[in-house]
Amino acid sequence: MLKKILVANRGEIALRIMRAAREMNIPTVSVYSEADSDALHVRRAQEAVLLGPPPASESYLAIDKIIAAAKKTRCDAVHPGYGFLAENAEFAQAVQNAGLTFIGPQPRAIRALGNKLGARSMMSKANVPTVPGGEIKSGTIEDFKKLAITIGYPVLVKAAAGGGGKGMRIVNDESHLQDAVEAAQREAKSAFGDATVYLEKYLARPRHIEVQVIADQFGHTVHLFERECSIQRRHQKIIEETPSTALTPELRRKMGEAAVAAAKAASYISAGTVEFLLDNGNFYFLEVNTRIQVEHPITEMVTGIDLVKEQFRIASGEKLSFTQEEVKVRGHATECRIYAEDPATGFLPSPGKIVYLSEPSGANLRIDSGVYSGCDVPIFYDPILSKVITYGRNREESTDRMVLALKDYRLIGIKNNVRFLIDCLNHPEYRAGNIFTGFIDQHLPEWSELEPRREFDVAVAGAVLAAMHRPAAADATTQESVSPWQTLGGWEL
Ligand code: MV4
Repeated sequence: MLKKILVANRGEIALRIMRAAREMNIPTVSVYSEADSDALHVRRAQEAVLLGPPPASESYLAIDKIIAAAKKTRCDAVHPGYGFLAENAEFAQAVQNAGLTFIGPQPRAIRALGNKLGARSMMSKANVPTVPGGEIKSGTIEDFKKLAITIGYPVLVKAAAGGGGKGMRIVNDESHLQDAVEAAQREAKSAFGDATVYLEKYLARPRHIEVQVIADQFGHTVHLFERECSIQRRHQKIIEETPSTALTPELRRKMGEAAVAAAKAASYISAGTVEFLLDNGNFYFLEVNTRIQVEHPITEMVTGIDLVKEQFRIASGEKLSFTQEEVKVRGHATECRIYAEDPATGFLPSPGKIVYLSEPSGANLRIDSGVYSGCDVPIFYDPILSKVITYGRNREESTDRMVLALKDYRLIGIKNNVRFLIDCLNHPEYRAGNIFTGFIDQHLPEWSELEPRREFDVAVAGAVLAAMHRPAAADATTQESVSPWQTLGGWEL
């Protein structure tokens, strides 16, 4: 087994990885930037190494500093988490070159799947369905036009080196094709250093459904069913659930098999996610995410499998601890991401001090959090604060439990999306399971007319804290007591 793991990340995912290690009696080392000296992943760490100044380029993205920290603290493995260096093949290679174990896929698989066009061809060879479309070898505009006619408009221009929605352009008719292709090429060149673009049939109202896969070094590759991730805005997911309401048992089996075929085609090792678009009962391969994902806990909730612990076992050369037949889904799980973002200003980041935080707890409820009362949320990184994950015997139970959990999520000092999440979960179309990737953009205008969101500023928060810290009354049960939350318009239950 691994002896000591450096966690090359911050926030909730760093804590989640550290917890898995603790459960397996593996010590961990945190790394941090000057903006994070009081962060939870540092406070909870047995050892922590300062990387440098706040900008990620000088800290969480500084490959040499991270490897030096691992060496200095005598780690034998590195877990990258998600974001930062998680899907950077050069980092994975540098970790291996330093004689350390990278807890994730092989650099070669990260590189191969990082090119979306290359991944697309690889998957269509492996008989994984892809969206009609493809590459234009010659690159002349006439060939783009021919292909677009074969595919049928509208088409989507995508960057080969892109992913996550960067550099995409919808084209509705031939008169706009040339401009779109040239603009996409320029954008791709400057963003990724590779101007290659390709065409796909544009699917207008798809669902985003992904399949969790995991593979060991001995060729055992299994899937852990799907996650429905359609509730997102600007490619940032905010609510995920499993199972998806859109899949029949037949579709679910086919997508699981396709995901395993995709992973095998890439000789994939470790945990990964195969993304699909579902449109009119047909599913199409999109891309493979070569990392542990933010939303992995919902899969853990319904399968009982700890994906991070399994990653440790695989990285240390052990066999998968379960077979495909042993993976059973029970019940329903939902995840909401709590972001320091202000829905009222178009979701601008809202860094600052968390003056007061009380996170919910209860049966069938999991909170993966990276914050605490009094902590600072720096402007330098992704504004995700924590994740609330609920479990229920069915979708309604899981969703209802989530709404209650969010009502109990008391966060003062910075703007956040908790109230917005409640509105989403209570939307009749969400309740009916009628969700697709444009759900938020389509329904947002309705929400702006709802009652104004109640915001607390720091001064009000101070008054709340003072009131909450008053000594308990001698006979609290008979006392006429009004909670400070009610006084200040806290959310009614
Ligand atoms: C598409 C698509 C429609 N048709 N491809 C966005 C992220 C990148 N991974 C691929 N994406 C899309 N590809 C075709 N042929 C729509 C999207 C898309 C999307 C996909 C998943 C989740 C959210 C999305 C939001 C907008 C567009």
